[in-house]
Amino acid sequence: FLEEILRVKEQEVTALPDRPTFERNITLKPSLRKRLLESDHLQIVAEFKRASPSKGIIVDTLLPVERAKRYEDAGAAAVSVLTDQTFFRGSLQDLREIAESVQIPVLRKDFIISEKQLREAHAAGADIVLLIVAALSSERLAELRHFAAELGLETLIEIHNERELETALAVEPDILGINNRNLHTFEVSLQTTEQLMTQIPSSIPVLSESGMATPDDAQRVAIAGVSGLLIGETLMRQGDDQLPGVL
Ligand code: IGP
Repeated sequence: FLEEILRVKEQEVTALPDRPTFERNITLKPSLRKRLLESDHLQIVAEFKRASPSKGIIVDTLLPVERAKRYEDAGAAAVSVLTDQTFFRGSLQDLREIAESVQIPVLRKDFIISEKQLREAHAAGADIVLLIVAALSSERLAELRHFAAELGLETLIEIHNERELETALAVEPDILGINNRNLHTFEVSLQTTEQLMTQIPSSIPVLSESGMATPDDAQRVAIAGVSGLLIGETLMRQGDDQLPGVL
């Protein structure tokens, strides 16, 4: 499936202008990396996710700004915004609106393969960008990681296995993300986090991503030593008044 997404993304990126047609109108937010390193309790990155290829529509009634503010009020360390339109029904517009209305840092979650998307993420108000090791050659990963840094964007570098961990470590990620979901098969296992955590130096902040549904799940990856969790579907399915209890 990842191949299919990347094929479509390649076409979308070709159509993008070299420079975004709009300018960033907000300042950068505080560093998520710093918050993850300094806090002594588990941090939550809360995701705005309308749909996914594995689950179909998750919720289509939530307004991005309202929801992001709820996440912030409930104590989230950052908001992740899925901006892919074709497979996740997100948009850059969601990100722009959210970035203007919260004080916590905002992550652009997309399949980033080009500098054009990084410029666009910066202009739209993102503070952090996702780079997926499985989607890039190690050369492209290094180039994009450095270009992101030039723009002042933090990088969340996503891995799923030991080989990808090696590649990620070579580019000195600001934050490492262990995706419990295999992007080829959609299979989810928290063992991915447990196994990889044993090989990651404690100086690097780690987020465990995907498949977090219960406090027990959170406990499990917390014991493995992660600094935070990235949660999408479970939070999107919660009512506004349930959120503070969950986060
Ligand atoms: C959130 P979940 O299972 O809590 O909804 O997962 C997040 O980890 C997931 O959306 C994600 C993702 C990605 C989406 C992780 N890596 C890469 C798109 C691309």
